[in-house]
Formats: sequence, structure tokens, C-alpha cells
Amino acid sequence: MIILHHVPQTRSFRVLWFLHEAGLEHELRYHSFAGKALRDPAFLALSPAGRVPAVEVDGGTLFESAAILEYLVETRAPALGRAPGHAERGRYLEWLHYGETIAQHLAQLTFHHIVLRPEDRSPVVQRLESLRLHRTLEGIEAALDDRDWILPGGFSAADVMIGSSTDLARRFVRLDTLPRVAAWHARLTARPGYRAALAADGRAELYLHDFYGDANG
Ligand SMILES: N[C@@H](CCC(=O)N[C@@H](CS)C(=O)NCC(=O)O)C(=O)O
Repeated sequence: MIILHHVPQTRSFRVLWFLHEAGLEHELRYHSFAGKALRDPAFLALSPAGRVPAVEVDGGTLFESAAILEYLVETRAPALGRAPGHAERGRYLEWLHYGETIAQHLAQLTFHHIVLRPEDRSPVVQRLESLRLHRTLEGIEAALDDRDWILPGGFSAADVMIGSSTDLARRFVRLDTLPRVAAWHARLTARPGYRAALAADGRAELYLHDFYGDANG
């Protein structure tokens, strides 16, 4: 049994979504950023920086969302990855890890729109980070070309990684100027795996509004 340690509306959604796409049986352990549960020694033993996602699997533990997806692809869902030697291997790895390029800007924007006290928020950071976030999505726009998914060979864990981040990015930037990203996002969020994961995500604590701030600063 795979156990996923999860906080709603965070990077652990990547793993939750993947588990549904792959049809893998799992249990969810819900956590919250409120309180100190993620700093508890028991949780730090799973995830040394006190972050989600963390999983318990095959008698061990794993943290880091991209590593978890790679491990689950290798051990249980090869069709959702691109194995070494596959012509799309390099592109697959790039996009799998690009989720974090997007997420670094999401983290800054989350701090400067939601987490920090209003007097500590920086409009400069808000503006610059929304521009930089938009730029990461322009990268996906260019790469999508006229394909349904990020890789020519079809849907993969890379779509889950960057799709999850894009889903959160919509809280800070609008997709109006990115028609391919908007269409890809609509395809992603129509997938039964995404819908099932969303239903299991848990009660929203972080993003209580659909949109924060101005589209491009
Ligand atoms: N690179 C890590 C990042 C994990 C991470 O920073 N997760 C955030 C939620 S999106 C977290 O747990 N933050 C808690 C904290 O900063 O204390 C991954 O992809 O798993």
C-alpha cells in the first residue's frame, strides 16, 4: 500500500493526481500548514525539510515530488514515463523537473499575496514574480506546438508535474494570452484522473480566492 502525506492545494497534489492516473491503490494522510505538525520529528523522519509530498512505499519513504513520480513510474506505471533509451527520455526529464521552475514563482507569489502580513508584502515582488511565472508558461506554450500533451508520444507524468503547477499558476496569471496552454489545461482538468484527485484533495486552506493580483503585474 502506498501512503501519501498530503496538504491540499500544494505540490503533493502532483502525486495524488499521478496515483489516480496510474490507478494505484493508496491511503492519504492529510496534514495542514496550520500548527506544527510538519515540524514534528515523526514527520521530519519522512521529509527532512518538513515538506509535502512524502510517501511511504515498498517498506521505505520518499520525498521530492519529481523523485516520487519517477520511482512510481519505474516500479508501477512505465506507460506514464519514458524509460532510459526512449527517444523522448531527455524531453521527459526536462518537463518533469520544469514543474519546480514554475513552482518557485508560485511560492514567492503565495508568500507575497497570502502568507505574509499585508505590511510585509512587496508589490515589486508581486509584479516581478507574476511576470516571471508568466514567462515559464510561455515556455510551455512554445513547446506544446499543436499537440495535445507536452510530449509527442502522448500523456505522461511530465504533464502531471507541469499541469499541477499550471493549475496553481492560474491563481496569479491569466491564461488568455496563452491559447495552447489554456487548451492543454482544459484537456488536463477534464481527465478522470484529475477529477478524482481534485475530489480527494481535501479542504482548501491556502487559496481561498480564484485569482490574486493583476495578470502580468
Ligand atoms: N521540491 C519539493 C518541494 C516541496 C515543498 O516545498 N512543498 C511545500 C508545499 S507546496 C511545503 O511542504 N511547504 C511547507 C513549508 O515550507 O514549511 C517537491 O517538489 O516535493
